[in-house]
Amino acid sequence: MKLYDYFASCNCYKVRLLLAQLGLRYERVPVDIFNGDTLTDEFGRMNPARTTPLLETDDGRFLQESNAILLYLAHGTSLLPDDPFELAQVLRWLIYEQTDVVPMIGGLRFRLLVGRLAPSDPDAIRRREGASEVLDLLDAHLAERQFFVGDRYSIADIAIYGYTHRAHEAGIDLEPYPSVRAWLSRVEEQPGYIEDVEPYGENAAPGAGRSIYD
Ligand SMILES: N[C@@H](CCC(=O)N[C@@H](CS)C(=O)NCC(=O)O)C(=O)O
Repeated sequence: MKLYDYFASCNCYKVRLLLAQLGLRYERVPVDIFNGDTLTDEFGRMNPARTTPLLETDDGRFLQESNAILLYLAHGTSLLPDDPFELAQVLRWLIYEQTDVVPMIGGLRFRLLVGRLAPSDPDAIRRREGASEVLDLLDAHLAERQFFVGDRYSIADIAIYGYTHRAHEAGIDLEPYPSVRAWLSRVEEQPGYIEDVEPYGENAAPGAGRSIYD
């Protein structure tokens, strides 16, 4: 299978982390999202939303959306519970990650790192306040358990770990969130753990490249 991905994106890293932990072989196809690589007709046919990550299966099917890819790859493994209630809890956290963790922590990280927002901009303040609410919620949940669902490491942990472990790059101090910090360490102790997120390229700065953000 092939993974079309952008090296600095934690949405892409979540998939690389799962692939490493499952020991699955794949071909990595680098996509420079700020060089217009997702704006081509060819990419649009594979993913009309023009986003990475994108998985191509061995039989030529395309799967878009990072958390859908996690769900597909984890099927039948210990990283996805069989029990219907626990499975639904995993889905709950995959949804929450996209609706709250990504815009508040991931979106703030990206915009601050590449100079699309200054820390004092109203949108940065809004996202920072949102990130505090997210981290309060995560910390309260983790205060009573080792992992997000069923006290077992699952793709819910991988999804939320993706951007949360880089919160410092969004100017967020994790000191007030001891349960989150302890959980980050537990994730990092899991077999097959990797961390290979790279810095954004210079073309990620506003006006420096071509992407769906420009
Ligand atoms: N909900 C999507 C979000 C994906 C997304 O926004 N990907 C960004 C990188 S984190 C991207 O590829 N943007 C394409 C572009 O800027 O051209 C997912 O989880 O896969």
